Amino acid sequence: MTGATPATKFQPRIFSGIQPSGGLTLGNYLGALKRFVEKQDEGVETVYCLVDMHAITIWQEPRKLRHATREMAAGFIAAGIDPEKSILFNQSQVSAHAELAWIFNCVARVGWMNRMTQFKDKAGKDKEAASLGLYAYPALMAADILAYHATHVPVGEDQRQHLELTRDIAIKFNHDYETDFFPVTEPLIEGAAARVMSLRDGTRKMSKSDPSDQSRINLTDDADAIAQKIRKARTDPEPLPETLDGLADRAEARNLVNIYAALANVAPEQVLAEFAGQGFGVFKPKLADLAVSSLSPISARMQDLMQDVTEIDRLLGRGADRAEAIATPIMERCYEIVGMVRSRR
Ligand code: AQP
Repeated sequence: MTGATPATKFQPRIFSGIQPSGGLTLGNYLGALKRFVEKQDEGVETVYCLVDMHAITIWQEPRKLRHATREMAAGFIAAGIDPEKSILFNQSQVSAHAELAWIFNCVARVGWMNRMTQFKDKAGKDKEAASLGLYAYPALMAADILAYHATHVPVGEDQRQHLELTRDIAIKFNHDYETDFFPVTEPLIEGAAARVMSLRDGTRKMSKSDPSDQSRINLTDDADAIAQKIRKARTDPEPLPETLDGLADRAEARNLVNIYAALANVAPEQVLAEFAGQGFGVFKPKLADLAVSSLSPISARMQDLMQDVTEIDRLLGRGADRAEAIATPIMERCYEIVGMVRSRR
C-alpha cells in the first residue's frame, strides 16, 4: 500500500519544537513543554527542537534570537528535559530540515497553504508584505517532523491544522513516488491546557509575541509579576459555577480554571468542585500561589543555567550531532526516491 502509511509501521518516535521568537510563556509550558517532559519520562525516544529557522519567518533581531535560543534551551532543561534522555538541539544546526523543506515545497500545493489560518493571523491585513518563509512555514514544519520519521507530535490546539498538512504531505509524497517512506504522523493534543488564552482577552491565545506583556505569564517572570498579572487578569463578576457548562460563555473564567487544572494536574471539573460558588477574589490568589510555586523553581534554574552559555551551546551541539545521525540516512534515502544523483558517497 502506498500513500496513507500508518505511523504504526515505524518505530515510535516523538518530535516537537518551539520557536525562539521570544521567551517561553505559560501557554508554551502547559500546551507543549510540560507534556514534552511527560513523554520523555514515558520512555519513548523524544526529539525536541528549538526551531530558530521558523522564528525568522518574522523579523528577529539577531542578538535577541541568539539569546532567546539559549534561554529557551535553559527553559527546556529547567522544566525537566534531560539532554541525555531526549535529543535537544536547535534547528539550524541540522541541514536536513531545510533540505527536506525544499522537497516538501515541491510536494505541497499552493491551495493547501492558502487555507492555513496561522498564516492569515500572522500576516495580518498586509499579506503581500509577509515573508515567503511565513507562507511556507507549514512545509518546514512537516520537514522537521518527517526528517526523523516521527510517529507522534505533542502540540497545542493551535498547531492542529499544520499537523494535518504534515499528514497530507506525507500521504502525497508516498503516493507520488509509489512508496511508503514517510509515516502519517499522529498529533497528540491533550489536556485542559491545549489552548491557554491571553489574560487580557479570552478569545485570543496566549502568545510570546503579543505586544502586551500583561497578556501572558513568562517563564522568566518573578513571583510578584506572576501574582500581579493574575490579579489583573480580565474576568467577570460571577462566582464560579458547579459544572463546566456554566463556563460555556465565560472565556476568561474558563481559561483561569483550565490553567489551574493543568498546573495542579487535575481535571477542570475537580477545580470547580473545590471552588464552585466562590468569586475571583478568592480564586485568583489561590491560582497565583499555585502558579508561583510551580514556575518559580523553573525560573530560578533557568537563571542558573544561563550563567554558563558555553555549556548550553555544548549541549545543543551534542544534541544536533545525535539528531543528524537520525536525519542523514533518512535524507539520503529520500533524495534517492526523488531521483537526485548523489555520487559523492
Ligand atoms: N497559548 C497556548 N496554549 C497552548 N499551547 C500553546 N502553544 C503556543 N501557545 C500556546 C504551543 O507551544 C508550542 C510552540 O509554539 P511555537 O513557539 O512554535 O509557535 P506558536 O504556537 O505560534 O507560539 P506562540 O507563543 O504564539 O509564538 P509566537 O508568538 O512567536 O507566534 C506549540 O506546540 C504550540 O501549540
